[in-house]
Amino acid sequence: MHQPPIPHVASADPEIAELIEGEARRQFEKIRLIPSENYVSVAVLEAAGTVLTNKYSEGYADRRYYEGQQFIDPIEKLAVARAQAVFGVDHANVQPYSGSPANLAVYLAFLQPGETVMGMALPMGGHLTHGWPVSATGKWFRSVQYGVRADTGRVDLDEVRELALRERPKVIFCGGTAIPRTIDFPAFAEIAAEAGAVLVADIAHIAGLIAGGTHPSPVGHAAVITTTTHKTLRGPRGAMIMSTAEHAKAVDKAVFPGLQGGPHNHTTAGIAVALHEAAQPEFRSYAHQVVANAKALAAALLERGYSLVSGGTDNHLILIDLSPQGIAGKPAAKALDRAGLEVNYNTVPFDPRKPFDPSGIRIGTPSITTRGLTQEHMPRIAAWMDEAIIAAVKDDEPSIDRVAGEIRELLTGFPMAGWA
Ligand code: DSN
Repeated sequence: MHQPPIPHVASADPEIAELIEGEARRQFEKIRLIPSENYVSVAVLEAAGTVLTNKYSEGYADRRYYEGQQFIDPIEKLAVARAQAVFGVDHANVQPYSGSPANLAVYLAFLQPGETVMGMALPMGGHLTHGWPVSATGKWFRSVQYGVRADTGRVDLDEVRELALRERPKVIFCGGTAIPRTIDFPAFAEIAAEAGAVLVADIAHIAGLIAGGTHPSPVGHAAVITTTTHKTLRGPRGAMIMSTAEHAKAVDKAVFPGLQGGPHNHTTAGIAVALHEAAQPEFRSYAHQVVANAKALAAALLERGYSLVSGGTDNHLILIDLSPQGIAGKPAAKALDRAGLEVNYNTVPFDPRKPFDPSGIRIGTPSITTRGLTQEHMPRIAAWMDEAIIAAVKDDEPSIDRVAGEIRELLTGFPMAGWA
């Protein structure tokens, strides 16, 4: 049953209640390997599901356009103070609705339409909002994109420097969505300084690892830091923009009134709770276990002959090129899902296939680590993945069903916040 129980939804709208229950059970019964997902605590769930959703609060604490902020202001101030403490930043804005609006606010703060932005190309591991052509950020701004080296699968910092000095972007984004290696913030900072650009570190994927001390921090290197709050950071779906004191005003003005209306106060409370959790010693252990699990899973996959972009991982994420297995990412992801292993299909650098039918899959360990799985379970997960992929190639549905059954059985021993 979903936790906390949802009897009022069940009586007012049984159709939706049934779907929520179904999703909770699905999350309980699957090995969830999508690297941008997690399981939030019941405390975060509760905070995000409160009467705070009833309240409008346009503006910032002590400077609102609506009355009745006696409780909202302290909640937002706490969220801000906790973000400042956890990440060691001068300034934090906790109002962006999610990662894409947070990044769009950065454009509004630092660029005029048509000016140049530089970011990592989406198929190389970047994000749509780092200037990819189909995104508003690639349509309304002049975008130059860097990638990774074909031989190493790692960011080519020489290419980044050369591009930056030639194209003189006003903003350089580092970070992305499919980067299995440590981001070299000092090197990016040096390049940005040489090019006269503002360096923006998008740490959405690795925020929890930074908070937990298992990835270097961009603070002191990037003047602006954007992040979602629901990935490794294990909060509700939302985002933050952090910055040096110098850029605080520009960031705040861009979020409100530049881009958004009222902040989602229920989400702000959830973010505050998640940041409180991230400040506890147990969160450091969690972050270390996420990376240890990813390294163990990568090693087990390599042993089984899988081709990992960059040859492995430094963080929570593994990008697999399935070409040697003779199956594309999409059919593999669908078969893995039927087998109880939830992943997403993904382009790999220099992918000869199309983004909607690419060569790879992307996996990660934030969720399974929250469930309590450790290094000792990773060889078994790699074996199940391998069995399901081989079964998909052979059209062997009974083997896929068998794996799903074995996974359901294993997971009964690992409780999930949100299900009991
Ligand atoms: N959707 C996020 C991810 O899965 O990485 C990026 O926006």
